[in-house]
Amino acid sequence: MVEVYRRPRSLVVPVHALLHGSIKAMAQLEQNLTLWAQQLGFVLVGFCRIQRLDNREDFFKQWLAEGRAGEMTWLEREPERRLDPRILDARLRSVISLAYPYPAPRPPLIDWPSELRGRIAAYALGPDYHDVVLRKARLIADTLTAEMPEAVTRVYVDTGPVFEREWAAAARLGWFGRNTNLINRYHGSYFFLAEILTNIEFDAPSEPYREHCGSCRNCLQRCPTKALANDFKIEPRLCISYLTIEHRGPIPIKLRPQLGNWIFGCDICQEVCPWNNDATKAAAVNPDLAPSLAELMKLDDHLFRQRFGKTAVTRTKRRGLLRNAAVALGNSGNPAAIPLLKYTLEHEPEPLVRAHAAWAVGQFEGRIAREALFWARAHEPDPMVKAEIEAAICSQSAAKVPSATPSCTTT
Ligand code: B12
Ligand code: SF4
Ligand code: SF4
Repeated sequence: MVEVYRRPRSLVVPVHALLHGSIKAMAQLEQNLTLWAQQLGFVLVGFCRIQRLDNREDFFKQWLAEGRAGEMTWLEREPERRLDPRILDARLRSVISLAYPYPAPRPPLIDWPSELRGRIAAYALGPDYHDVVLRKARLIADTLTAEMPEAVTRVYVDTGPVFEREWAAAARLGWFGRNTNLINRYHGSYFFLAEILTNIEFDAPSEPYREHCGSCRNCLQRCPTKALANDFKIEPRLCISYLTIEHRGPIPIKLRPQLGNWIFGCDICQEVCPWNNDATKAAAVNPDLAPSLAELMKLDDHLFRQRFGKTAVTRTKRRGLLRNAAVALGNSGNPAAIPLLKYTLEHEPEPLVRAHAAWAVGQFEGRIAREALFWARAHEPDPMVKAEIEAAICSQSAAKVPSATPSCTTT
């Protein structure tokens, strides 16, 4: 079904008033755009002036120098433009910042290891937000250009070198939380950000949004990989969201146990945030947040596209998702995972997935697990997977059957 949005007539501001540029007309335009945005489903709308983000320059350059972008090399491109969007277009003057909500995660109350279920971050369910939110934000930009033909607009939803949370904070949509998400007192943080950069000069808020984290440290304490620091900063290379989505190669072995059953993104630092409590209470239980790992391990390319093709999950591709699912199976401690992993070792075409399946089998004791690894060692053609199999056999034997593998002298 194609949704059709019709801009209500009442939102139209008299063009002559705008061309006149009167304060009243600008206030009216802001109000009208806000109403239109609300009708399109945005819950927060704010306006701010573009200024170079001088206060972030040192931090960001140091961040890049430390390699914190990891495999997100696109973050290294055009750092100057990130700090000042006017480098792209000198006419730009203001940002219209928008927040579009998604349902808070409410997974079914299950014992995931016994049911072998993964977890998907709430933002990734449903149609890909890059498309949905971008389309709606463009409708607002179109309204602006319809009313003011001289208006220049550039629309972004996580689609360009823009520090989206910075502009949202400047437009008073919320504050940078200790979990580094933008949080609003009434809407929590379960929303996407979008922005329209324009040459129209909107008024900036007189005061910044006050920080409301106070003495709370829930997110720092509950982050499984200790990716969050106490100063409103994150080490992305430790973040499960990065590891399960953006990181394309093998997941560092020492971090795998911390992933638990997260197979795409992570919501923990938002789930434990008190500002999201109301949204969580209001959300309906959604079984799609906890998909069956057995089903995922059986997805071929075609089935993967069929199930996730229109969602944000495509970003990690089939091989990334199955890599993550294999890790979750290894973390389950449930021996029912072994036959699934054994099948993967024998039949999976992607070396990356076989490698993680080998690690996962290595998390289990017993004859069946050991035999699966020995079989794989004898048949595996890929050197990277072979190394994982060896490591898995060694970790098993070091912990449980010291005599099984005399070659494990290095463990
Ligand atoms: C790269 C990226 C990631 C990376 C890195 C995260 C990060 N915090 O940078 C990874 C893959 C880990 C990630 C994960 C997630 N992301 Co993300 N991500 C982005 C992206 C594309 C760029 C962010 C960026 O520029 N990072 C660069 C570095 C330098 O940013 P930073 O480390 O946070 O540093 C900032 C602060 O530290 C601040 N700062 C520096 N010093 C100080 C000092 C003080 C006192 C303060 C307050 C701030 C501050 O300045 C820096 C620049 O703004 C944005 C979209 C966009 N274009 O903005 C979405 C975005 C931030 N992500 C989003 C989401 C939804 C998520 C996840 C929740 C998804 C999930 N469920 O798995 C997680 C949350 C993880 C987390 N705790 O942050 C949303 C956030 C919406 C919101 N309400 O804030 C965005 C805005 C996308 C969107 N359009 O909606 N993401
Ligand atoms: S998304 Fe998960 S891993 Fe990343 S900072 Fe938040 S709690 Fe930590
Ligand atoms: S959990 Fe607490 S410290 Fe973390 S972002 Fe939310 S309010 Fe701030």
